[in-house]
Amino acid sequence: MIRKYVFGEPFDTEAVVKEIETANGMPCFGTISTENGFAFTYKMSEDDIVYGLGEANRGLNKRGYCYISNCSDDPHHTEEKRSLYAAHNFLVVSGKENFGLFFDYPTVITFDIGYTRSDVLKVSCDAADLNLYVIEGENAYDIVKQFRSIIGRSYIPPKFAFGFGQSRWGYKTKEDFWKVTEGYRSNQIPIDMIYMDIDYMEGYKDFTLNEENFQDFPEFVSDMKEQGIRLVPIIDAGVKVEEGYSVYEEGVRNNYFCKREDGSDFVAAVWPGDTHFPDVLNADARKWFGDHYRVLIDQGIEGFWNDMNEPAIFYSREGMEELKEKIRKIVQEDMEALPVWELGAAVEGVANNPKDYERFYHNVDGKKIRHDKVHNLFGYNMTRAAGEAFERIDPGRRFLMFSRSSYVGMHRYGGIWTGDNKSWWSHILLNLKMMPSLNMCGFLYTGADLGGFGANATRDLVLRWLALGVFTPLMRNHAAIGTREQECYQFENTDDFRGVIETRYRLVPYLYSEYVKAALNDDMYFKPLAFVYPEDEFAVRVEDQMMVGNEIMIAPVYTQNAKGRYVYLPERMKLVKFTKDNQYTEEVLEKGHHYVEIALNEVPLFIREGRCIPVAKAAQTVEKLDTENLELLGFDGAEYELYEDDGIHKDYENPENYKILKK
Ligand code: MIG
Repeated sequence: MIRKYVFGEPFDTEAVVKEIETANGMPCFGTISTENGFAFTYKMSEDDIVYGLGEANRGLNKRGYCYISNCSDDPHHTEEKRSLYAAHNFLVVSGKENFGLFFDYPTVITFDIGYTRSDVLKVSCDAADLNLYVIEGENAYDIVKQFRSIIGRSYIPPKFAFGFGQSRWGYKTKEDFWKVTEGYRSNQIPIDMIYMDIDYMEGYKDFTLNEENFQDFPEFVSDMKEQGIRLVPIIDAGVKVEEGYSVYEEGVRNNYFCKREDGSDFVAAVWPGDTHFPDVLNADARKWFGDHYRVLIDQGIEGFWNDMNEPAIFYSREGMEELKEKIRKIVQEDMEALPVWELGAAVEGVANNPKDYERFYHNVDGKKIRHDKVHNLFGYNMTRAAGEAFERIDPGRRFLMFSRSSYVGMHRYGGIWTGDNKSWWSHILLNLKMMPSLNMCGFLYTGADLGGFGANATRDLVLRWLALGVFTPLMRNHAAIGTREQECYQFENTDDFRGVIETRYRLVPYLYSEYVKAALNDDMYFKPLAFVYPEDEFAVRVEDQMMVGNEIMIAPVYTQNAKGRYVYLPERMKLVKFTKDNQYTEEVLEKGHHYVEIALNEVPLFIREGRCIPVAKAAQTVEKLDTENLELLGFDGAEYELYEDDGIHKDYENPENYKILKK
């Protein structure tokens, strides 16, 4: 049962695609005040669990902290952070009463979930202009599925996107890409994608290529494809200001860029230096920007990642003037004690300065809307621009597409990666906990930078993180420039890495099948144990084990030097540990608590009682997997419904795509 309550004059975010009649009166859960902006307040019972918020910090149970939806380019995901790159304003209260809340509001909104007072949930924002959806259901899982049914089908990538990908900020030339290819192929570590970070562009200009380094680009793309590797270029939000650059000139001529109050094009400095932001909230500008992806598609490219679309700003002219003024004053006043802290904060504060978001405007259906009023919709609409363009360019084909910033609704056009994490053990756990929350909000094609983006990785960390990444739809090793090289072949005993990544490929038939079924049924691919075993008092509180698809549970190792870990089994299960050379061991474990040994080069999973999963022999690419001869692992007599298609087109409803396999 879903009710929609309308307050004031909401901006149409297009997050919800299903028509829902507006209800009268007030929701039956909590109280609402519209006196000072908007506030929803609910008194939680002691044992209530609060799920949701998608890409957010901390735990699966969001209770006990304060989160703010305010899309931010912040590469330091420490425990105290309240905002990351996304705004996924969906919550489920599960306990004494069960209900879901979706606050469809396009800018900054605060979720105080038992932070100020441990028993009070308070959601508040500045303007009382929003749609609030209240969902009643039997339990949290049911509520999530209802929510998913009103926001539209989740994006389904091409099948190759279930392969492994390598990325690093700093690959510059064809040779760099050949080196990575060689590193993987010569060690026979499977790989399907290599990502092209900003250095492939000419002067960081979107939709251009560095001519010197990438002569005959289409030939390079096809040579790579012959090696079984797809190149996936990055696209940044800001368009470089430069006479003679066609994207810039077209945008200026047609008023497709965000403007200042006085009507001039707003200038933000990002990687290329001065840039303009395409007004992706404007339908014409969105179409225009999206159509540019064709430039790369025509050269053989089949996938993209969209970056810097919070949008990130290094500084604006106005901000820089204000900073200079501040510094000038400090220097002129010739203070005895230089206010270093203040100075440092002022300098840092020019980047992603909230004041800058008040300095530019969108043109939405002829209405001038100040950016800060709709801030959380930018990344969503940049990715939508691309997604809508793919529909025009090649409507039958699936493209790989994921974004850094997002809002609910974007899940229909692409996936997300969780941004600039660090090579920290705690971020493996954060990665794991975030996955089901993202699924609740519709984002199924997701993953973190495996091995960690910032800071220096170690061999064991990369291996353990990859062993989790085996199960995330997006499996990509990515690192920042200047950090220790962490491609799998950079470490000793590459056999171990081969074994872990081969395990991913062995599981692709299962993972892909579960993914597509989840997308088609508005279901989750990653589920908390609580959603499957709601009556089990231990299972409902577990946050470091997850259900992947409908047949298995995972329990990754996320501590350094551990030789294994404690695992809780809510029912009898078969533990399978995959090693290298298509080997595995099996053992049935009874319901209850177990200590499970897990070596650095092993990938464990737990098959539910009476279930089985299809497993292929390892191959170097997804395309090369032999999906005709699948082995079934699990319990005798079990059946599995396999979904399979050509991996490229959108023929999802074809009954021939479904096969029942019997063990
Ligand atoms: O300001 O393109 O999150 O994945 O490697 C940094 C360079 C810009 C941030 C992305 C990261 C990418 C990096 N980008």
